[in-house]
Formats: sequence, structure tokens, C-alpha cells
Amino acid sequence: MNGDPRDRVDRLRRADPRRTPDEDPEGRIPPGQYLTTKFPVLTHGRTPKVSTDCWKLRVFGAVAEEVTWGWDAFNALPQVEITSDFHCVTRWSQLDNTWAGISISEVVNHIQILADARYVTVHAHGQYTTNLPLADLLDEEVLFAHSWNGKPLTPEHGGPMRLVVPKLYAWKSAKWVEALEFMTHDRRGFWEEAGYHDRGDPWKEQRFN
Ligand SMILES: Nc1nc2c(c(=O)[nH]1)N[C@H]1C(S)=C(S)[C@@H](COP(=O)(O)O)O[C@H]1N2
Ligand SMILES: [Mo]
Repeated sequence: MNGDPRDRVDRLRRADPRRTPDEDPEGRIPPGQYLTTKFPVLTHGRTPKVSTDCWKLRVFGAVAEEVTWGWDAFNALPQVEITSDFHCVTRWSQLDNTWAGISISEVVNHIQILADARYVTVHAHGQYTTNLPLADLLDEEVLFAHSWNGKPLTPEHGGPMRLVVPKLYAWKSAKWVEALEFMTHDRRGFWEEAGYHDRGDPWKEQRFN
């Protein structure tokens, strides 16, 4: 998926849903979404090659001290499995994904976030960024995932490590994550700058700014 991201957002803004949203007796599909079981790949630009040897997670910005983990040290932290749903703003939803990795609550045990931090920018390889309110990052379902449904994440899906933020549209779930930047003020990320919503709650259909 290439080209000008603004054109893409404009097309999506004008598009009718390609299908009538699926029936949803359990109330798990947000408005305007339909179900998929195919786990589509959605990437702007190329899939970067990120090896575990050179993988790092750096935490900087509004924190008392910068922290950087390499692959082994990060994966030595306690591991969790979290099953959650995944909603892309292009209207597909995929239910019951089991992600394995390191929860955000574990990560924040090792950093001291300054009291005036309110937002976060997630930085990924390939210059992708996305912004979140701090409270949304700290949600109990958020994790850094290295596996999906029992298998290591493939490169297309963000391997070796991606962020997963199930309660917001999936563009917030940055693949090939490399840094978290804590911020006192909000700053739009890649898709937010191109016209996607600043927050992106699928239950409120916060698709566009
Ligand atoms: N680094 C990076 N992360 C990204 C993207 C991207 O292009 N680059 N696309 C986002 C979008 S729009 C979606 S829907 C999900 C898709 O994840 P998937 O390709 O594993 O299904 O990843 C998100 N994370
Ligand atoms: Mo998406």
C-alpha cells in the first residue's frame, strides 16, 4: 500500500462500506465493521526487515530516565497472553486474536513516567508513528506482542515485535515497534496527520479528524 496517505484517507472517507456490516448478536463488532477471519496485512510502504539481533525498544521523552532494552532483556520480562479483537478503520474486524508478549503494565514497572506526561508517540521502523493518549496506552489489554495465535509474528504482521492496542482502531497497533516517546502535549502521528482521527475509538466510529 503506497501513494499519498492523504488520498487514501480521502477515498476511505468518501467510500460506502463495501458490504453491509455483519449481524452481531454478541455485540462484538463495532458500527460499520464487518468480520474477517483472514488476518489481512495492512502496511503503508514496504515491510522492513528487523532482526531480533538488532531489535531495540527505547523509551524516551517525559520520563525520569531513558531506558533501552535489547531483544533478550525485553523477552526476559514476565510474559502474558491476551485475547482481544482487532478493528481496522478500513472496516474489517477480526475477533479472538491471542497475542503473547510483554504487557504495558510490566513495561511501565521499569520506567518512571513524569507527572505531566499525557500522550505517547509510538515509533516504528520505516518512519511510521502513531499517537495515543497516555491513558489508552496504559489500558490493561495493551501489550508488546511477539506471537499471534501461538506462532511467532511474521514480518508482514510486525515481527519480531509489535504493539497491540485492541480498544482503538488497528492503525494504533504499530508493527516493528522501536520506541515509545512520552509527551506532555499531543502530536499527530503518520495516519493522524493524513486525516485519521486523533484517538480512534471504533465503538464511537472515530475514523477521521
Ligand atoms: N509500522 C506500521 N505499523 C502499522 C501499519 C503500518 O503501515 N506500519 N499499519 C497499521 C494498520 S492501518 C493496521 S490495520 C494494522 C494491521 O496489522 P496487520 O497487517 O498485522 O493486520 O497495523 C497497523 N500498524
Ligand atoms: Mo488499518
